[in-house]
Amino acid sequence: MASSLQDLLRNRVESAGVPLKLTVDDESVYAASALPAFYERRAYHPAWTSEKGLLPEARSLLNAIQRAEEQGLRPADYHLDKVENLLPETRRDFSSGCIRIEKPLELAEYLLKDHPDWPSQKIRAALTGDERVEKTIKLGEPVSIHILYWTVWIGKDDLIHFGPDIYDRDKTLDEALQEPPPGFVEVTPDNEDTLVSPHFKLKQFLCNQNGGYPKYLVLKEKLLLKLELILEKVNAKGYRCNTFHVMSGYRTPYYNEAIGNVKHSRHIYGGAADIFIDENPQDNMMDDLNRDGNIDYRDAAVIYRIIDELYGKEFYDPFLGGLARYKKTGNHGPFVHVDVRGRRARWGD
Ligand SMILES: [Ca+2]
Ligand SMILES: [Ca+2]
Repeated sequence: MASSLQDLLRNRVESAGVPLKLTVDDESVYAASALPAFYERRAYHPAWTSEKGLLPEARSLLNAIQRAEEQGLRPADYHLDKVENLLPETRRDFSSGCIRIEKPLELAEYLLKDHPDWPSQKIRAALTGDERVEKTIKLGEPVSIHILYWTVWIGKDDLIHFGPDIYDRDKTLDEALQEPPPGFVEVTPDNEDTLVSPHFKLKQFLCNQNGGYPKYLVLKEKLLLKLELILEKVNAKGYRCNTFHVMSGYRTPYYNEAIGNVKHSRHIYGGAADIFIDENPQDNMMDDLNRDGNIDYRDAAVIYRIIDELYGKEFYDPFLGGLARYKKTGNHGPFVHVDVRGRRARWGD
């Protein structure tokens, strides 16, 4: 009787777990994600907390959900994570010495699989029976436990989800990712014509900032490899050129800020180049690649498309990065931005 009731309940819960489809402003939304956003926008406070913290009724409800596993039910079916995230006082951290386990029975069975004196039934009885007692069992072999901490993840809905960074780990990680380069190349009139790859010279990547020699720059080898690769493909498509005009390669943080660019631009790390083809005529301006009599974004699009076709090919994986197409303005002609940030990114005109 008890088990058939459990099955019945479980079926009800699982069928109720399908998110209700809503339509807002002609756009389909799922209630499960729309409602929390609705509450958040209006800064609604959960009614089950007071200034003193969680109300006793809510505490006992949460306790019941957290222990639903003992009844053969899944806490996730009751949106335990979402509820806990709404309530700061229920968030766990290491200082409290408490980590909630999603499948305690399965974990206990797995850990005790080599202990014949602890068969599955005995474990379940010890955890869920009437005579529950806390026991310590020493494992024959130590087991490594990895505790992973996620503040961003891809959900089953294929959307990116952000969680609260309750241990303040993201800041350290972000800073580590933005570490300054280990050193600079000193550029003088004597060495600026040095080839840094078969078709590119040191001076092509110098910052456009005013000032005399010596100048300094940072250059990622991977960027040079990527530019050589693109150059080869562009030539193969019939756009003959010996090199690219690098309109902007390395930028000092000072210069980057002066032109109003984002703080952590890839240019500061020597991993980005704004390029165009300037062979015919060589006039510091993009050539009329599509031969329509105009120099405009359509000519940048020619280069953009050739680069775009490389994405998805296995050999191109190490060179994944940003790709953007820019229109001409009063200050510059049309150009294409490429970088080697390690993942695909797109923006621009
Ligand atoms: Ca030209
Ligand atoms: Ca054109």
